[in-house]
Amino acid sequence: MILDIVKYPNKILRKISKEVIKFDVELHNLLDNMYETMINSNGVGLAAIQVAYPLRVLLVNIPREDDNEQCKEDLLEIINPVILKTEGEIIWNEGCLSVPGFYEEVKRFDKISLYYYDRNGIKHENIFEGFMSVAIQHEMDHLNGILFVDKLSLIKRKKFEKELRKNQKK
Ligand code: QAP
Ligand code: CO
Repeated sequence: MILDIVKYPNKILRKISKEVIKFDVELHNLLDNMYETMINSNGVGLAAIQVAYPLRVLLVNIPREDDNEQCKEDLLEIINPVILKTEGEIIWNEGCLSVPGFYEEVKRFDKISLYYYDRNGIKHENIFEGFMSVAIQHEMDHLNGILFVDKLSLIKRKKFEKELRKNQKK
């Protein structure tokens, strides 16, 4: 089922999401619906709060380097994530399904060591770099009510607000 995506400046996006405690069929349905919703909107990442569920659940679906087709094989379902270690810096031109049509450069950690659970409640610990790492950090910010536009410099923030006003007039 395709769900509605909550758009900026809806206050729902500012909620702090809660940890998942039951890895049950309800969670599996949410994950499946989130995936359908993300693919339908040409997204590469989605947090549960973007479909109005305040749970620490996120998806990232970035093609491996050896092919550029988006497929479910590359889907990563991340629940209750914690960053254990970070390394380096990377600047990426980010977008967000909740802020459609706006893209801007954001500075993130280049490499992260991540602790998380999968849909079956199995613990994982993995290292991510580059695009994957950026996408996970972007989605993890959603769990704490933070959007990529909050991280912009004052001048880029002004550019965003100007484009926002322009789009509201249309
Ligand atoms: C988060 O964002 C992300 O404005 C995922 O018109 C993005 O999937 C993390 C999208 C970049 C790291 C780097 C945005 C689709 C999709 C739009 C997305 C739009 C259509 C954004
Ligand atoms: Co986003």
